[in-house]
Amino acid sequence: AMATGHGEYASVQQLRRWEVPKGNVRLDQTLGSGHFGLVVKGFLKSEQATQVVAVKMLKGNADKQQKKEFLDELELMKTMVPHPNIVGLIACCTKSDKPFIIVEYCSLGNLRDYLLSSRGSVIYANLAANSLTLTCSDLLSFAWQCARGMSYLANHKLVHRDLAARNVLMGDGQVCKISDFGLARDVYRTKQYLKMGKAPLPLRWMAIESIFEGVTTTKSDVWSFGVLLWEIVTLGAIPYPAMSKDEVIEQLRIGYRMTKPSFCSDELYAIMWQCWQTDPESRPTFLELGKTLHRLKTAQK
Ligand code: ACK
Repeated sequence: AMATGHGEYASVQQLRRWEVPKGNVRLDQTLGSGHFGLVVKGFLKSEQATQVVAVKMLKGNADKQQKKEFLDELELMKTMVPHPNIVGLIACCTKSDKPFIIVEYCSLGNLRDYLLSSRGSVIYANLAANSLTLTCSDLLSFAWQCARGMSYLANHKLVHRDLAARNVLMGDGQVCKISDFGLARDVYRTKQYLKMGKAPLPLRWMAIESIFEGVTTTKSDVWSFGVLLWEIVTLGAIPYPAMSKDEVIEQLRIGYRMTKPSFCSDELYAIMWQCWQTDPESRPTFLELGKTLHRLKTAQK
C-alpha cells in the first residue's frame, strides 16, 4: 500500500510545474562555493509573494559529466514527496545553459556550525534557559529528526554517502533537513574532505567497508549516522580527535571505535556502538534508530 501511495503521489509531483522564468529569481550573497558549483541565497518572486530560497548552480569549469549529474539531481528531487526533514525542491530554471536548482532556504545554516555556536550555553540539567540554549532534549530531537530524514531516503533506496552534521541544514524552528543527497559531494564546498585518488572522501564519517572495499549502502549511511550522533553530543567536535587520517584507518581496522564522549548517556552511546558494528547487517535500520531516539527524547522531558 505504501509503494502504491508513493507512486501516485510521485506522479502528482512530476506533473507539478517546477520551471520558473530566470527573471523571477534575484540572487543575493553566496552561501557556499566548491570546485564546480555554488549555492547562492536568492529571492523567488511568484504571483502571491516573494520567497527566500537557496539557488544551486554550476561554475563555468563544470564539465559534461557534472552537468549531467546536476540535472540528474534535479530530476531525482522532482520525484520526491516533500518531507520535513529533507531539503525540498521549490523550482528550477533549466532553459539556459546555466541552470538553477532552487531549494528551500535553511535560515539557521548547517547543524555543525549551529552546534559549535551553542557551545557554552547548553544546559545539561534542567536549569533556566535563554534563547541560545540547547537542552539534551533539543539534541535528541535533532538526532531523531535526522533519523527520520534518513529513513525517508532509505525508503526511496537512496544512499546518501556523505551524512555528517555539515550536511544537515537547519530551517526555521530548529527543523533539521538532510541536504546534498544524490550528487557529487565535492561540488558545492571544499572543506573537510581527504583527497584519495580522484574522489574526495569524508574519511572520518565512513564505514569500515567503505574505507576498505569502497562499498556504500544504506548500512554505511547508518555508520555515518553513528558519527553524526557523536558530533551532536560533542557539539560539533571533529571525529577521532587527535588521530591522523592514517591512524583512523589503522585503528578502525584493528577494531577500535570512538569512546563515549562526556555528557553522553549510556543509552545514546549504545546506539552509536550499534551503528559501528563491523558487520553491516548487525547495524540498526533508520526506522529503528528513529524509534529508539524518540523514546530517549520522550524519557528526557
Ligand atoms: O554549511 P553552509 O553554511 O550551508 O555552507 C553550505 C553552502 O551553502 C554550500 O553547500 C549552504 N547551503 C546549501 N544549501 C542551503 C540551503 N538550502 N539553505 C541555506 N544554506 C544552504 C551550506
